[in-house]
Amino acid sequence: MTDSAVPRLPIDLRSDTVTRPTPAMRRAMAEAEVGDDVYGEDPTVNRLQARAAEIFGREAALFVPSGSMGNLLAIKAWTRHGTEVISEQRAHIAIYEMASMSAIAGCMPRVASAPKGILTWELIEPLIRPKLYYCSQTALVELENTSNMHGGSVYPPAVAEEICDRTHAVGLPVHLDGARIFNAAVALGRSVAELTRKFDSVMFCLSKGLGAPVGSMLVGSRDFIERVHSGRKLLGGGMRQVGVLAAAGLVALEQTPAILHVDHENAGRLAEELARIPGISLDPREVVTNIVIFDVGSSGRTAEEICSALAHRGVLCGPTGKYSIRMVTHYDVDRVGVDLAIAAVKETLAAPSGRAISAR
Ligand code: TLP
Repeated sequence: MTDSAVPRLPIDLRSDTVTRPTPAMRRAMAEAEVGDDVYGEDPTVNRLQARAAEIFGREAALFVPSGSMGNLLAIKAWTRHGTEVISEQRAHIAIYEMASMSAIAGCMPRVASAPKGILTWELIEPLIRPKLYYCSQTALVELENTSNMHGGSVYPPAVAEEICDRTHAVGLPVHLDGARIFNAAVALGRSVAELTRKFDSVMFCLSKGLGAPVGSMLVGSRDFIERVHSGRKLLGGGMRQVGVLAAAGLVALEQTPAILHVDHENAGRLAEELARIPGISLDPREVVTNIVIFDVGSSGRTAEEICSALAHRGVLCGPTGKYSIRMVTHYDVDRVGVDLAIAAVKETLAAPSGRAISAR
């Protein structure tokens, strides 16, 4: 979808949040019918919410300004102050949401480290507190699919379903951070409704790979959506003539899932080629969606140094650790852009850094 009027550089692989709205989104935004959404009178928001609920096979949905707010609202809806939320150690809610589960919802995170970010019931069960009056209590289990900080890994459906069944059996709900659930669905060749049917609530982002400029959705039962609706107002997230944004979200929801496979192919190619470069370690077989995280420890340089050298060559990406770098593909970087990025990494790692580069 790269517009020929848009300069190709920089090649921005920092995130799939950086996409600019497509011409179809901009047209829909200009023509959107709007009303005051705090009164529930914005017809475009109402259409987006109805469509999201339909696609996920749920009773209702709510448009929220961001994925972070969506996750926080779900946590607030399922927990009480002083309870605990179980997630994977590198989950977005555990690292990148400003500890809002504690600062605002009053919860303690309990994290487990899972290979590739994929929790199992065996990893979760020991973290669930016994029902004793002097113990803090577990209120919620949260999964993230795809797992961002584990290179866009995807839950095997049976593993996620077993977690939901077993968690329900002990009387607890499961929330899904499905910021990139459409990527998981494409990777598995399954529908988002199938992949999410056992979760009590789902957050998904319109503003990641789907490409909308703003917004995320919560989907679930009518009762859950009523609770997060008033929670959204509490957090100051009630919006007015926001149909201009919902219109872009509707286009993203209807049109982008069909082309997400291109981002996955581009990420696969990127991973294959990066894995061949001396100084980089990466298993390209583990890259199944649109996120590529690789280790540069054996290059003799830090991730920061390499990212800033790449920025000088017009390729943007970000460190995720002292020696790890994340690149995320999306519709504003095409195959040519990916090839330019690969060439830039090769040149950067081949160039003298002022320090010894270990040969591998
Ligand atoms: N992720 C962003 C950064 O915050 C790291 C990115 O560039 O990937 N859940 C997941 C799994 C996410 O990756 C993100 C954003 C969110 C929630 C939050 O969404 P927003 O940014 O809309 O609050």
